[in-house]
Amino acid sequence: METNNIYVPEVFFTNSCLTGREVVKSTRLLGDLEDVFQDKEAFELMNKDRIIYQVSSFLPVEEDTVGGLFMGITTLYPGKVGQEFFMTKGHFHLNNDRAEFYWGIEGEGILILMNEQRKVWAERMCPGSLHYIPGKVAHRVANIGYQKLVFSACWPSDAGHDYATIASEGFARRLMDVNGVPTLL
Ligand code: M6P
Ligand code: ZN
Repeated sequence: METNNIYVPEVFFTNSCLTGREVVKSTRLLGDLEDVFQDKEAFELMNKDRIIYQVSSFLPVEEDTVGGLFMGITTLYPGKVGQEFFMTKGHFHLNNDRAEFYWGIEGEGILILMNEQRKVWAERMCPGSLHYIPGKVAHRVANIGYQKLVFSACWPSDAGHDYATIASEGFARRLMDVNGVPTLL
C-alpha cells in the first residue's frame, strides 16, 4: 500500500516468526528426518507426525538470483531421539562458496559446522549470539534446551541447499546428551 511514495512494510518479525503476505512457511516432521538420527530403534518408537521444526522465510527475489538475499526464522522444538538432540537436517550450499549469517533469538542451541575436509566444530547459540558461516561449511542446529529454540538466518538467494551430501555422508560427529552434557562425539 502506498501513500505519497511512502510504503507500509509488508513483512514483520512477530513473536519470533516472520509474518506478511510474502512469507513462505515450511514444516519438518520427525518422519521427514528419517536418516538424520543415529538411534533407529528410538526413532521407530516415536510419532512420525511430531513437528520438529518450522521455518518462515521471506524470499523477495527468485531462487538463484545473483546478488539477492533471503531471510528465515526457524523454530526448533526441544526433544531427543535416543540421546541425540532434535536438530535441523543441515546442508552445504549448492553454490558452495556462499556464506550465511545465523543469529539466536530465543532458547539454547548449538550450531554444528563441518568443512569439506569433514572437520567438525560447534558454537553455542543463545539469544543475541551471531554466527558467521563461511562458504564451503555445512551447518545444522541442535536444540539443547527444554524450551523452543528460535534462530534467524540470512543467506544469498543464489546459495541453494545441498542436502544430498549430508544425506549420503552425514556429519562426521554427532551432538549427544552424555549424562546431561551436550557432547560432540
Ligand atoms: C535456516 C536457513 C534456511 C534453512 C533452515 C532449516 O533458516 O539456513 O536456508 O532451510 O535454516 O535448515 P535445513 O534447511 O538444514 O533444514
Ligand atoms: Zn545455509
